[in-house]
Formats: sequence, structure tokens, C-alpha cells
Amino acid sequence: MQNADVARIFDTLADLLEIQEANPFRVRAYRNASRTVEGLTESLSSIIEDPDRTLSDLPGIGKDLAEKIKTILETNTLPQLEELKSKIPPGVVQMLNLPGIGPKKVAVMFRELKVNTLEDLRAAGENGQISALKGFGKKTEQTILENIDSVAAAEQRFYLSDAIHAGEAIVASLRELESVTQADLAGSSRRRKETTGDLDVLAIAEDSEEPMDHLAEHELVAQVLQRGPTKMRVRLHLGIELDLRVVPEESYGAAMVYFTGSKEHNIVLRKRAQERKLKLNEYGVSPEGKDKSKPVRTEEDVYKLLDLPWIPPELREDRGEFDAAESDKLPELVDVDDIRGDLHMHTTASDGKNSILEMAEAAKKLGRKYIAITDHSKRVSMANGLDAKRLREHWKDIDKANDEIKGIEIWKGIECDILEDATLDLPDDVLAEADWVIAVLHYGLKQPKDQINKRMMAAIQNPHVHCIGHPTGRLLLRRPGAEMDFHDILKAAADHGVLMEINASPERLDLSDVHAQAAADMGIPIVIDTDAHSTTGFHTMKYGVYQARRAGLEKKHIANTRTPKQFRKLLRTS
Ligand code: DGT
Ligand code: CA
Ligand code: CA
Repeated sequence: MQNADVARIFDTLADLLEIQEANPFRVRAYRNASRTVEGLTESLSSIIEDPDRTLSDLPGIGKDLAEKIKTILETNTLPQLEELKSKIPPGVVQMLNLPGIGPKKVAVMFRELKVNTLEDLRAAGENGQISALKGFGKKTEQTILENIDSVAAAEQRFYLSDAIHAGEAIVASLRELESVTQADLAGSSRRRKETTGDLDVLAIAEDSEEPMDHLAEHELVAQVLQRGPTKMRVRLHLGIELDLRVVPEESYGAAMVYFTGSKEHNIVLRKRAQERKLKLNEYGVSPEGKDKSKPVRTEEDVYKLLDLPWIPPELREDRGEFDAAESDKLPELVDVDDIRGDLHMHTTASDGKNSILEMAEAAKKLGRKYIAITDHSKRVSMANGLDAKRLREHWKDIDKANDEIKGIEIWKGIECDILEDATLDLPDDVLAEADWVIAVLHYGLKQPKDQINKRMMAAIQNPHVHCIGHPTGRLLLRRPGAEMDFHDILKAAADHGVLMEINASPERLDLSDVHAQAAADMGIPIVIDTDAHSTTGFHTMKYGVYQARRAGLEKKHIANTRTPKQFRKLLRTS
């Protein structure tokens, strides 16, 4: 939780209260608090930790709001917010994103038209019911109808892998155009955030019509939504929308910084500019009071004017990158070429599509020096999980494959379920024979926190477990992970010499960036694994590496950048 998250919660609370037509003074109190928090130059937690200071000294923050801030920092939410959310349908909250529509108008539509979803609202508009409301009109109704699709799409997020795949293809094709001298991906996918809202692309072109015509005709594009002289918005067949902006060469650096974001990072940059009597925006950096910008062709130019080294996009979240940059301690982020091993994958023995040898050959082609075959244990019956007997047979096959192939080591592994009752799915004497044991949660993810803690602790304390795989069990865009006391679990893992995985599968990316950073901070080696279920599944390694980069991790933090021999030295000796 950062200040910006707290501010956002207060803003949402104010919006929801306003939709409920609550007391305007209460609404204003939350809005003011949000502004105060957003404008702080230090973190709320640092104020709380300072014995000489108290939150209620901040303007607009009374005792009650100070308590609420503490609750948010501890629980990531507020009981009031959850209660309001349960009363106001999510579709109604989405209506706030319609241009020109604020909470007051949403309140009227919610009350008078009884609309619960954007589709309800569309129907009401098509029947002329919106324009019949007091304070609305034909024009407002028209604007609402025109923007419902965009608002509905904006709420939807996409896996980074899907977004980046399309975004990079479009950028590559723009670069080939005659009039285009440069094109790049910006926005959250350049920052490698695990999910993407929309794609942002910037280009320098002598003739802005050429790239726009090209985009309109691109095979990935389904529809042109807007087109102006230098800006265009399209929807791809994938469903995701993409903004293309054609930018003058001399402000390209400023535009790249601005549209790469994050918003939180940009806020700090603008503050630094102000401190230096400069104005920073997407067009450039200009001395205060003058319109003429200094030329900022590259991002380096922009950062330099703010007395900073260039900061890698993955770190631009206002999560400590400025302190690191100022003290010359920006990490040298791990690169996908640093990866030497891959220690989580499946074969036809459970739910994979290829044999042991096929997997090993494919991994070797990618330059891997060692892999672990980690098929499922028996609890995962729908994936044909292995019991002790089948597993031992399977390991004999791995021995055979190892003899047949040169240049890569194949380790005898298992992805062993941590059962609901906090026992492991296979007996200790079997696990003891493995080269590599990953313990994972698959079932009972909704168990109470205490039981999840107990399961994780039991796995970590088992002397044969080497690593916890996809630690929270979350599936992005589909289900949250299990609730657990993560800090305590990391502490135990550090104490027992258990490694933590970043599962590179694009729908998992588990550990998250924040969790991975916390684990590495505690000295826990991180393993980035593909969890490949076929030879084509190895390409996802880069997404795991991106996640590690967002966590600020270097080669030394990632266990599988080591040689097999060095890697073995990290393993607990049971
Ligand atoms: P997304 O699309 O939700 O995955 O996230 P982003 O980060 O790509 O956000 P987007 O597409 O709304 O805007 C692209 C960048 O433009 C964003 O990272 C920072 C910048 N930006 C957009 N709106 C604002 C704003 O209101 N203030 C500031 N400072 N920057 C903004
Ligand atoms: Ca975006
Ligand atoms: Ca955008």
C-alpha cells in the first residue's frame, strides 16, 4: 500500500457516498483527505513510524481519518468501503468513467432509472429515458450512448503476454514504414505490469497520416474508434484498445516518459521539475514562465534535467526507485539471457504434452544447462498425478533420458501438493529420493488464513522440500490467491533454506512483484520457472523475468542463473 492507493480508496469512498446521496460534508472530507495524501512527499507509514509525529497533524486529517488510514495500511481496504460496494452494483460505479458524468448524475440515473449495469443504461438511453431526466438532455444522452462501449472495454484488463505480443507486432510493423523514424511501446506493458488495461504506442513520423493509415488497415485491428491529426485509438480483435500518438522528434523523450508512467512515478518527476524551476509535461521540459521547451529527444535527456540517471521502466512505480537512483544504487536488472536452468515442467507422465526427452531437447536448444521434470502428485487426479509407485518408475525413465542426452542435466523432480490437512501428498521416503521437490497449494485455497499458514509452514518445515511453487495460487484476472501471513511464511522459508518460485506462466506470475521483492530482501533465492506443459511452453520464461525485474532483482537474486553445481549449493541438506 502506498499513498496513492490510500488516496484512491478515499476517492472511491467519496464517489460511492455521493452516488448514495450522502451528506456533502462527509464527501468533501474524504476528497480533501485524498488530496492531502496524494500530495505528501513522504510515505504515510514513515509518518506513523515517527514517534514525534502523528497523522492528524496533516491538513484535513482528523482523528477519525487517521484511524482509517491505519486500517487501510493494515488491511488494504476499509469496512465502510466494502459495505458501500456491496450496496452499489459495480456497473453503476463504472458509469463514473463516462465523460462528463460525475457521481451526482450517476446518483440520479441509479435512483430514477433503476439501472444496475451499463447494458441497462444503454437500453434506457435508447428509449430516451436519460434525456427525460431533470438536468440531463439529448446531448448528454448521446454522449453516454457513444461511450458505453469504451467504458465497458476500459474496465477489462488483459494478460501482459497477450497485450505485449500484439503491441510489439504493431510497433515492429510501424518501424518499417517509410515516414516513421521511431516507434515504441509505452504504458503499463512497457513497464511489464502483469496485466494491461490498454496499449500505448508512440512514434516519430514525418507524415503522421502514413502510420495512422497503416494502423487502420493492420490485421490485428478490428475497429478505428477515434482519429485526429496526431492521435488515434483503435480496438484490436483481441478486445484490447490501443492509443497511437505521433510525436515531434524534439519532445519524444518527454512523451515516452509521460506515457510510460506510471502516474505515481510521473507525479514525483513533476515535483522534481518544479523544485528545479522547470515545467515537465508530455511535450517537454521548459523553464518556468517560458513556453519554449528544452529539446528532450530521449528519456535520458529528461531524467538528466531532473538530476537523475535513466530509470528502467519496470521500476517506475514510485516504490523506492528515486531513492535508489539518487544514491546511485539502481539495480542491474536480471535479463532473460542470464537464465541457465528451468526447474518446473510437466511431461506426458501427468498433464504435459511431450516426453522427458522432447522437453530436454527443446530446453537445450534454448540454452538451458539443467531442467527438473516436476510432474503432478496423485492428489491432482484430473492431471493424472503420480503416486509413489508411478513416480519411482518415472524417475527411472528420467535416469534413462539423462544417459541419452548430452549437454543438459535432467533432474528428478516432483510438484507435490500440500494437502488441505497440511500433510504432503507423498511420503517422506519418496520425497527424499528426489533431486528437487516443489511444494504447492492447488486445492482448498479458500480455507481460513490460519489453516493456509499451517499448510505453508508444514511444507517449509519438511526437510525434503526445496521450493514453494506459485506460492499464493492466484490466477490473474480470475481468482485471488490464498490468504496467508506472507511475511511469517517468508521468514520461515529464509530460516529453513527454502527457495521461492516466480511462476512465469502469464496467468499466474506468482510471486507478485511486491512479494518477490520482499522475499529477496529476506535473502531467499528466487527461482523463475516456466511450468511448461509442452515444448512450446518454454517461451514464457521472459514474463517471469519481467516480474523479477519489476521486483528490482539482479542476476545474483535468481537461483537459476547459476550453474547446476552452484545451484545445488543453495539447497538445504536434509
Ligand atoms: P493501464 O493501461 O491501465 O494498464 O495502465 P497505463 O499505465 O498504461 O495507463 P494509461 O494507459 O491510462 O496511461 C498511460 C500513461 O500515461 C500512464 O502510465 C501515465 C500517463 N498518464 C495517464 N493519465 C495520467 C494522469 O492523469 N496523470 C499523469 N501524471 N500521467 C498520466
Ligand atoms: Ca495503457
Ligand atoms: Ca492509454
